Amino acid sequence: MVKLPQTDIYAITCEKLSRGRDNLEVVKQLLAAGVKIIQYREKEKTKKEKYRQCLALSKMCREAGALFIVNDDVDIAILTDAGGIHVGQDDLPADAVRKLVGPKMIIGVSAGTPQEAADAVEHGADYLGVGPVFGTGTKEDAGKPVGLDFLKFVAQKYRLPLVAIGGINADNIHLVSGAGIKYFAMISALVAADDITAAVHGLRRRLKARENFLTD
Ligand code: TZP
Ligand code: MG
Repeated sequence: MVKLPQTDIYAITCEKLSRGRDNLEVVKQLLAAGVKIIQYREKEKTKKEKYRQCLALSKMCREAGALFIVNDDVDIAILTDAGGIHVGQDDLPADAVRKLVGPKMIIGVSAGTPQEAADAVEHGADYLGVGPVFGTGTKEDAGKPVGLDFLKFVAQKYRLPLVAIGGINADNIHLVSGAGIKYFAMISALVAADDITAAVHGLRRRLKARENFLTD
């Protein structure tokens, strides 16, 4: 059984939002700050450029002991020896992806409705990406926010890891955690931060503060 590492932050790339830094620089800073899951997501680059960046990032993540996941491109995930592949509702279903990637690669599937979640689990997803939790300007076709109640519903119904996404930041991460979520996927709160290290630490401080509040 393939597994996500036990961690909290799940960082996703977006060079356009990265304030002039390229994905290699951003991921270098995320890894140095202790982030253990990196997803490569680029919608506007050529296949060749994505392949080039993923080769370098996959190696960087391996050396840092972090999991490297590729969004959309199963071929790039295989060719760059990624640890995972993430697919959405318009991509190949998880059971088809499994035939291509073999038994070891982690397969994540996005789900925004109970039916999508049920189908993804049925098709053998290793984790679910659930969202958008809140409104976000990062993904134009993200759809209506699913809200915290949907997270609670999925968290109660399924035992597999859940990765929440969409509009998560240091001001609301405690609410997502409170809904039973253990993994927090973010783009803008990380890659668009002036100081990426400070952003990672700030998010973890907020998570810790909630845990301390619960155990006090
Ligand atoms: N899928 C659902 S919302 C979203 C994706 C890829 C964008 C998340 O970006 P941000 O900046 O963390 O809201
Ligand atoms: Mg996709």
